[in-house]
Amino acid sequence: MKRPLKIGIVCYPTYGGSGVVATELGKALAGRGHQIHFISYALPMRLDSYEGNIFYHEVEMSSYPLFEFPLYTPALASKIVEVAQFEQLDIVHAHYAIPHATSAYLARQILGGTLKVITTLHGTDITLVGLEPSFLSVMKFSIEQSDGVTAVSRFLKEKTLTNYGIDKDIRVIPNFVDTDKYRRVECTQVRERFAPPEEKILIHVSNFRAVKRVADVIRIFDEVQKKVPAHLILAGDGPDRSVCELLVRELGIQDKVRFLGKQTELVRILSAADLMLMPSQSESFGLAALEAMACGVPVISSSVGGLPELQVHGQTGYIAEIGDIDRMAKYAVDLLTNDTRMAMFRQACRARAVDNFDVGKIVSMYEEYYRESCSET
Ligand code: GMT
Repeated sequence: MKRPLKIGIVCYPTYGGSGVVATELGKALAGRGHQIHFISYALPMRLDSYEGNIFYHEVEMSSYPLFEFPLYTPALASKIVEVAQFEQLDIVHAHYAIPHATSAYLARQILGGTLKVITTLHGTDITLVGLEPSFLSVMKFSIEQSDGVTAVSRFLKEKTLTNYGIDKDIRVIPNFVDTDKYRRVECTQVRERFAPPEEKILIHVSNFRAVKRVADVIRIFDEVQKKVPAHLILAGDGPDRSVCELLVRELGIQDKVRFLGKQTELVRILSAADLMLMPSQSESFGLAALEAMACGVPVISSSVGGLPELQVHGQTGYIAEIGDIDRMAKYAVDLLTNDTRMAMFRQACRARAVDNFDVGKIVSMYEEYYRESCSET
């Protein structure tokens, strides 16, 4: 019997995919007997119920007037040191490299090297923000200095090695979903709220950042609804929401589009949907698409990043070039008007999520990686 580990998980607490992965990972590890200490500036969004071996430590920020900008990196490092010392942590697992991997490195140095630092690269920490000149050298250093590094797709691993000139063994551990929780459930009442029974429902879930290309979602839907009676549900919130609401009004489709804002419980909403649209500019994995697939919802996506590692073109949905609105709309209409094919796609989505990305399988990969990093295999 292997000993339970004491693991610090550093993450963003908000609605982003990295925070969701970190929180669900911590919950699943706690379910396997490990002791989990979340460290962040606010309670992670999905940490919504009490569990005996899960603890939360909030990073306190100084408001001293000399500091024009918040000094989160050292404050987080100090908190990691404190938690690691008091709780005898074996590992600190930094999710999203900026600045978490840097703070974790600092903490390990302060502690004298016994704490193992694992960094998980999620997406824009590598493909966008980390490449900015103000972060690049610190990012490269922090990744190189981690005791272990994982990436959520083969695409992201390759990008890290080439973009940063890093020579390091990076383990690919994909995103995961709890397929017991994320499954198609009875949702007649929810469906009725969104559209009449004879109409189709398309869905998009994101943080409405520019990389998500939500305007493309609306334009694709506009083409689709000219041929198939349909409604569009947009779940989530973020910087592009207002401009998208404006676009919906300009196109005159406001009666067919519902902006739901942030949602914590997506299973019933996904279960009401026929098709998900994810035309992203950049997507290292596409957790929202995986959650939809687990609920039997096929996905029309762009061909970027890790999306082709998740979806199988012509089986779980369709893949097109970024910005190819006409092709994505055509794929959507073809699928929505072919009940036999739709039924096959639904089954294939569910099967792919269960067989390849279920929480049990992927959490074991992290567990093995922790043991290897602590030389306990
Ligand atoms: O990279 C981001 O935009 C942030 C990040 C997050 O924290 O929300 O999202 C990324 O991580 C998710 C979880 O690993 C992936 O499923 C998303 O594909 C990825 N987003 C992008 O690459 C744009």
